[in-house]
Amino acid sequence: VQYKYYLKMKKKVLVTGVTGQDGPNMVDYLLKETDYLVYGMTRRSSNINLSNCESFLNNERFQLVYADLTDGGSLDRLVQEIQPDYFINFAANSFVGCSWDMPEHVMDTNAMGTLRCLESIRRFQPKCRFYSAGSSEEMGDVDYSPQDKAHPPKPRSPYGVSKVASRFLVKVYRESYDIFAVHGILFNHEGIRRGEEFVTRKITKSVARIKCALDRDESFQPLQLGNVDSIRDWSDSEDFMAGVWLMLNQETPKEYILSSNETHTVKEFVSLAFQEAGIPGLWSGEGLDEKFRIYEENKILAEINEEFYRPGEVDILHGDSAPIREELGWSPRFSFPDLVKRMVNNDLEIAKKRTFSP
Ligand code: F7E
Repeated sequence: VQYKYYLKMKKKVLVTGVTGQDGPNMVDYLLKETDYLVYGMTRRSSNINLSNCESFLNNERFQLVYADLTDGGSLDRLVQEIQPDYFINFAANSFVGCSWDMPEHVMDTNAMGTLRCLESIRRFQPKCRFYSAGSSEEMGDVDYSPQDKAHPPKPRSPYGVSKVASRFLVKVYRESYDIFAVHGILFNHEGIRRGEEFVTRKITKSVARIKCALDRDESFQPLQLGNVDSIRDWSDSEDFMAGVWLMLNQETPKEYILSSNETHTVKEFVSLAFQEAGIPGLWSGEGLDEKFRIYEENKILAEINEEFYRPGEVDILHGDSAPIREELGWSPRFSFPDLVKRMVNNDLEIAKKRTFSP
């Protein structure tokens, strides 16, 4: 990469998963908060979707680079060429539901992928600081709430297992080779760049679709959901980026949990999202017959579809992020209602543009 002379001396950060949610949020954060050069890694494919990268693709301190977590040679090449000071690995197959359908792929990308990153760093850039994206899914079938760092790993999905494996690989490499490597445990984090298969974005997209149909007096398909009693600790992904950066810039590598410390059910998310769009509704019925209807009308907004149940469910995730708040001074800016509002309004804007464009 031929940078202008005044950029050549700067520190370099390699961020993987740059077309997803956390990758681009991290790039935005680094371009705003540091003067470092940022390399965003994605896989080569015939159809790359860069829609989440629009805010920085033309920034002179940003460079898009290609490699794959399932191809160690491609990571070696990138690490040798860039010689990064920081390596932030947000690339993963992160959809828990899909991990039962493609367990080998999930283990290869997420667990072996972490190992390949660590090996590249060990061999070619041992001074580089490494961040591994851990998950509250590692807690799984929880013993107690809220969950802290001492909670034992009890994963319930191949995805959860892949993240537990990554956690211990990071520990082993840190202790064996003195590499600065941390595996932060992040509870659910969402936002306007969230993929549509995750429940929050699925809900807000449907709210926008249904709102447009109601405004035009058209019929619509209700939103179809699986287990709406799941309890999650949801935050805004943008808030977590500062926490990840704090973890990477401590004197000695210590791992922390990032979470909002409060819980809500999927049902609550649905109610609030429709309410935000001006469509108040009510839940009624039980089990597979549970439905969310427009208040005082018989129009069904959301219903249960068994297809979206998982072979194994994590019933509750509730984080305790007190240590990073007290020790590193991290704190989130967005509340749960802020998050729902941002996501709904963003999808309403997108839906309106689609409706009115030729
Ligand atoms: O599901 C239930 C579903 O897919 C949340 C990932 O970022 O956070 C995320 O994992 C809950 C589950 O996220 C539908 O059964 C009901 O109980 O949005 P989700 P997740 O599985 O919690 C962790 C921390 C990660 O690390 C992961 O990478 O909602 N649910 N109905 C549904 N979920 C989906 N996706 N679709 C439904 O229709």
